[in-house]
Amino acid sequence: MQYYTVVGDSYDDAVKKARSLYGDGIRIHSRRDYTTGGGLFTKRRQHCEIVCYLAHGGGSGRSGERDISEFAAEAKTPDPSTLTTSEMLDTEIHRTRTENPEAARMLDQNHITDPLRSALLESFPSDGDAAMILSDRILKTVGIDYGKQIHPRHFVVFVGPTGSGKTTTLAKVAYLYGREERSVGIITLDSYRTGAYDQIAAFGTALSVPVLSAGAEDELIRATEKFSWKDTILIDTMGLSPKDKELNLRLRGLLSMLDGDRTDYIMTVSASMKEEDIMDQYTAYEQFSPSALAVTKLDETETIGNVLSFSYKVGVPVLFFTDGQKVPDDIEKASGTVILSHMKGFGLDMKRSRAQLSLD
Ligand SMILES: Nc1nc2c(ncn2[C@@H]2O[C@H](COP(=O)(O)OP(=O)(O)O)[C@@H](O)[C@H]2O)c(=O)[nH]1
Ligand SMILES: [Mg+2]
Repeated sequence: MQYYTVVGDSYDDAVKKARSLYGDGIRIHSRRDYTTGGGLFTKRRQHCEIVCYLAHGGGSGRSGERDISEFAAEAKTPDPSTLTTSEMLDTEIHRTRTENPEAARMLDQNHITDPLRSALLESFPSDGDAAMILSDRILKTVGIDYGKQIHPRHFVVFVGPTGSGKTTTLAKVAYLYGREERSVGIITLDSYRTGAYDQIAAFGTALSVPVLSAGAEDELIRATEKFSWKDTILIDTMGLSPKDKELNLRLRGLLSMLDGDRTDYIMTVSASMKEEDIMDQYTAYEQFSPSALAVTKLDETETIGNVLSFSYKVGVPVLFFTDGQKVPDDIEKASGTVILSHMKGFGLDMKRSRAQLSLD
């Protein structure tokens, strides 16, 4: 059964979103309420995450005539405090968690958390090779943006916290796209910090990709006009600053100049961080609606379960993985093989698969 995760500001909001995305036939599998923010960047925010699935025979239509509250009441997961012990034992999550201890152990070893964990363990066969079955499920469940690996939009903007690897990854991506016969230009909006322009300009020179700098709206318009014949324009940004509100406004103002229909935002997240910290950072960058993730610093961590769990939770697929500081070599397009090769216990030799991948 296919599961979908939807996050809203409240339970009703999440159900409404799920209903408009997947139609009337959705049923709620589980619900989780949590808060984010309250850190340097953001106010504390309430979220409600629901995991839902399509009821048999339903789900083809979009929102029908029924009132949302009626639908929500019908779909609501029972309050656990009202269930008897035997009913509790019969819940899907409980059954799947106890069904295959080997599969559960492998997921825990890789720091895979709910709702991805539950989705992967759901109705797990009690016999058979747990690693093989899990591999297959991971490949089917984890979101990979294959389309954008080959056909990026005209503007590809890299956002993410300072130090997460935006500039380095952008340079590597410029090389990847350039290698596929696309003509690529780079515009950096990070023209304030000392050395920021020099860093990207040096990458541009080494890769033979032209780099322009734009610190104000008119400069950005001129730069995009100059590159209008390019297939893809990669845009480097500064990280949002917890202290400098003016800088954040300026970044938002600059980015609002780009044609939204021709722009994708890619968020860089470091795989060496805890999932909760990645989620906190994401809250600050959610305003840009990132369509995909570039996961950096795989070389600094043993497993990528934290990032996969996060990606599934927020519904943003993975696009690229980077595993070192070398430009342009240390980057891979996200794929099932690359994902499994960076997880413990799945029997894929990282170095071998890396070498094979670099042959293509
Ligand atoms: N180990 C490792 N370091 C990386 C990786 N990607 C970037 N870095 C390093 O992280 C630091 C910050 O990268 P940078 O691209 O300047 O981050 P930005 O501030 O987001 O633009 C630099 O020293 C990079 O060399 C990676 O995949 N692995
Ligand atoms: Mg940078």
